[in-house]
Order: sequence, then C-alpha cells, then structure tokens
Amino acid sequence: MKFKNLHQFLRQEVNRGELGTELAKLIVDISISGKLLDAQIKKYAFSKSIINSSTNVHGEKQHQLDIMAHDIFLNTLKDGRVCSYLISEEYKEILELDPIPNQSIFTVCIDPLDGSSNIDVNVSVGSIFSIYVQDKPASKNSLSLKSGRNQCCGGYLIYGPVTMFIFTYGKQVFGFTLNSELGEFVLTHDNIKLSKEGYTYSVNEGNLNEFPGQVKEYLKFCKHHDQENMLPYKSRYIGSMVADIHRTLFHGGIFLYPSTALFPNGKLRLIYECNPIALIIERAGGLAIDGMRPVLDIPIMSSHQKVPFIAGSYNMVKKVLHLYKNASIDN
Ligand code: P6P
Repeated sequence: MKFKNLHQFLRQEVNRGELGTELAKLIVDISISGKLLDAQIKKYAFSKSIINSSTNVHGEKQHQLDIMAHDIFLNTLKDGRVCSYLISEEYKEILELDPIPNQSIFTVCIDPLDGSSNIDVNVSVGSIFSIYVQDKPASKNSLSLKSGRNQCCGGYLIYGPVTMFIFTYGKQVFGFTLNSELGEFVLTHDNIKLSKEGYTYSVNEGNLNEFPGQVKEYLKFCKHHDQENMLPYKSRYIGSMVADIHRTLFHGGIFLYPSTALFPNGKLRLIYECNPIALIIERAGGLAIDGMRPVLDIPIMSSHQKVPFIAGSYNMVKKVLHLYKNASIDN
C-alpha cells in the first residue's frame, strides 16, 4: 500500500468532497489525543500511582489514567475549537466547549479509556468515540442526537502491541497504525470488511446463569460438536471491549455483553461504546443488536444509558436475532 499518513489521507478526502473540513479537523484532534494517551499509557502502565481510590460517575473504580485520558481529549478538543459539546464516560454532565462561532454544532461522545482495569496486567485497552453534527444551533439541554444512525463519524483507538486508529464516516472503515519512529498514523487498511461467518464467540461465561434464555441457547449451539459446521467455536474473551471487538472485526466472530442480574440493561453504554462500535461493525458488513433490534436504531434517552450488546459476523448475530424474534412470537 502506498505510504499515506493521516493528514495526507484526510486532505485527499476533503479535496475529493468526501469529508468536510471541520470533521477532518475533529478526526485530527482525536488522533492527537490518541498519540498523547499512547505515550502516557506506556509511561504509567506499571506505575502504582495509576491506581487510586477514586470512583467514576458510575461508581466504578477509576484509574488515574482514566482521568488523564478524559483531560487529554477535553483539552485537545477545546484547543481545536470545532467541538461544541462533549459527552464523556468520566463526566456526568454534558460539557460545553468554546468553538469558533458560526460553525455547525459538533457533539463528540467519548469513552476516553475503556478497559483500564486491564492496564496493570498489560492487556490492550482503547478509546472509543462518536461524532454528531447538527446545523441548527442547539443548547446542551436541547441536544437531540436521536439515535446512532445520526453519527457522522465513529471509531476507536486500540493501545496494544501497536496502537491503531479505526474509524468510519462514510461507506468504508479505515485503519491507521501508529508508526512510533515517525510519530504519526499511517494508512494500513483502506477498506476493512468483516467476514459473514466466524468461528469464535466472546462472552463472560461467568454470568451464564443470568443470561436471557436466547443467549443460553445460542451459547449451547456454539459448544455443540458438529464438524460440518466447524463447531464447537473457539471461546475468546479478553474483558477489554475494544480488544475483543478488534479481534472480531479482523478475524470474524461474535461478541456478546447481554443483560445480567447485575446489569439488567446491559453493562455497556449506548452513546460512547455501543453506537460507535455498531457503526464500525455495520459499515464493515456485520451486525450489532441489543437482542431484538439494531443498536443504531435505539432511541438515545440519556448520556449514560446502557444497552445489551451483541455484535460481529452477520450470519452469527443474525442467528441470535432469530432466537430473540422467535421467542417474542412464542411468548
Ligand atoms: P466484565 C471494561 O471494564 C468493560 O467496560 C469493557 O471494556 C469490557 O467488555 C467489559 O467491561 C468487561 O466486563 O463484566 O466481563 O468484566
């Protein structure tokens, strides 16, 4: 693939009329935040100072890196002066920024550092982002994002053996890899496609007894012995959503975080975790549902609402959807 860094790529897309200049600037801001955070993670990954006793807005244990990640994205977006509103997992309220006047109204929704509890055991973690644009002026209380279908851009950064930046704003899903010698993201995947079938399922089976019957039935199918259909599937669960999704995107398979007794509406958040990942999965040819319907169709009611999340290879997720649909007809 011909060498193309992120700036060259974005300039080409703007010149071709595929991308607006303001959205291109926001993508650059997200990439700058990713580079800064990549450096901090490597610097603090084994420092005891990242573990502290604070908890986030959801009462979950918070690493110092969670706070640092939020501040990095907030400050970069503030300086970039394109973003009007920021919804962050680490902050209860919608944050109002100070964009250059008379621009479109951009809202960025971010999980600054997903899976941070895995950092001190050197497991890949990520940042997940979603962008909406509205032309008419809106106040933070009248932000009507409506549903994930209205995202103008979505994607994630994964901080692993290499740091990658995966995003979509049109029909294609692009992958950039951070070249640490050059200090820049280089285009390595210009049209990521998700295979219709996969042979891996990814779920926390510790919650098996609490899963809905349809999920239990599907997992039984995954473990069934049937050489013709390449069964049983392999079980792979990292416990860091971005890492599990990244493997699913590149190798095929299905990821499930269904409702449980502890999380009756699911654990994962709709706006800054499920919607951007669902956008990537659908644009790559896969399917992302809450069990009954596409995640991208779920009405957005609040900043931190949770949903059950099942995503991956189209035929595999379709099978789960079929089990839910039949169950609703049978009930
Ligand atoms: P469990 C990480 O805390 C996270 O939010 C996701 O990254 C991950 O998929 C999920 O929670 C893991 O949750 O209950 O399996 O530990």
